[in-house]
Amino acid sequence: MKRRKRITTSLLLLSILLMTLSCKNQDKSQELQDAVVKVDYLNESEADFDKRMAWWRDARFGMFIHWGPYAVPAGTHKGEKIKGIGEWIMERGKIPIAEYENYARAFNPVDFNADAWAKLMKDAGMKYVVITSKHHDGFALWDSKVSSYDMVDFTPYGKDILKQLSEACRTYGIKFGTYHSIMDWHHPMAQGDTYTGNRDITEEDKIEFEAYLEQYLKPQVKELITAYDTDILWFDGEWVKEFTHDQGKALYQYVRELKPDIIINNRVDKGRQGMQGMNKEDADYAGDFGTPEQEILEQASSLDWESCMTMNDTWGFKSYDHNWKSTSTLVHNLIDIVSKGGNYLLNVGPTAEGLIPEPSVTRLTEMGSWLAVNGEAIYNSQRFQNNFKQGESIRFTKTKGTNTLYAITLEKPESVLTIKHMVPEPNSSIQLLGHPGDLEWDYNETSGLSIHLPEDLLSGWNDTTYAWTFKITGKEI
Ligand code: FHN
Repeated sequence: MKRRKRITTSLLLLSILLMTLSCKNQDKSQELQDAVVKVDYLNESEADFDKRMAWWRDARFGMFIHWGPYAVPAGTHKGEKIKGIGEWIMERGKIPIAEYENYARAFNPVDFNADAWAKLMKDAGMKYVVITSKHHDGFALWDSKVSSYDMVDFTPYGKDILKQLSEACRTYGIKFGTYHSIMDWHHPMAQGDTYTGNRDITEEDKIEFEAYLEQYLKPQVKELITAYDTDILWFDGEWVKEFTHDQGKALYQYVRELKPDIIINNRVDKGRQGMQGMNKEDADYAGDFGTPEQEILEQASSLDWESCMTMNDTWGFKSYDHNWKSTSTLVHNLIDIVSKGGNYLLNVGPTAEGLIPEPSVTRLTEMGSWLAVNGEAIYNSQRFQNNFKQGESIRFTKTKGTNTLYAITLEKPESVLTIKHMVPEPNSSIQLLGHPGDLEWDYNETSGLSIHLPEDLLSGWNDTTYAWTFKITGKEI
């Protein structure tokens, strides 16, 4: 018995030893796990930042999509035209939540075709998309498990928009991003009971807002990343008083821990200087790029930035907004932005039926035709270090890391085009993109580079030319 007892004791000792070892191993793995999770994404190295931003910088041109229940009233509520941007009709029209929900119940985009939208992005030369997953009205365009105020549970359409669009974008090689509003006019712990502005916010509101962020906003953001592998998170509505700088930094860290290589705009935090879009410099604000809105930076910037703009005057669809910018203006905006080192996020506001308005489709297709010829001066480009422009009608870009320079004229040039700020390599050739053959040129230090344009070439400039790109090998000065 003894022996058995001895064996039992030994076994007991052995099992205690094994348990101790496994506990030590568990502690070790927890330590390792903690070590892995606790990457401080707010203090990322320059090299890691540049690596993560590389595709976005090369992309230069993306589609913004503002789409939701606000497309149903399309700017008119109870027979009254509501002033302002279409996606703000709930607030501008002082529509009570219960009444606005009826627009969500009527949202039935039976003509929505994700493949057609993704193909349009491709044909337009757009490399990424940012669609409103949830705008200020709080309505989710996907099948959220955190809320039933969403496309699947609350509308007759009953299908997940983001699932369809993210899959179509992958098919066409378009990076998929989502706009997500921090402000939420529907959720009672956010602005749900104060969005009409009929009272000042209280300390209680701020405490509730923190709970909304933790129990609602972050779980929904997690859904977007885990379900649709979002490449860009474009936050907005960060200006509300309940939202703090500390919460912004924590939100940035949270999102990066979910997907380390995701790209997040500066509206994740409180740094944005209004519509100018770049961060204030009074603190270290989170966010990977600045977001000028409806405007373009005056000067070039070494920081990452993206100008978001509408094609007419509204983000969300309004049936009577026909103030469309010309394709020439849109192409010139793109060229100006890229010459200053930025990206262009150009908006479409689809109808309640799920159609992108025809004037938007026409303009995007025409932009795509221009980019098909001139895109090498836009994509994978970087700005000149000293001069992004010459006068008001010439912009400069160059292919990243090379001596391939581009001078882009926004107006029909004269028979001799004089270019400053660059020295061509001796005996190199100069071309006009889209036109075969080399152009005659000469250079001297006094007058600079003179490119001679024959009349038969100049006579080809017409209303759909928009801009000419001259390709030069040399160095910028
Ligand atoms: O209030 C929003 C507005 O509806 C729209 O989404 C724009 C686009 O960036 N952002 C906010 C206004 O700055």
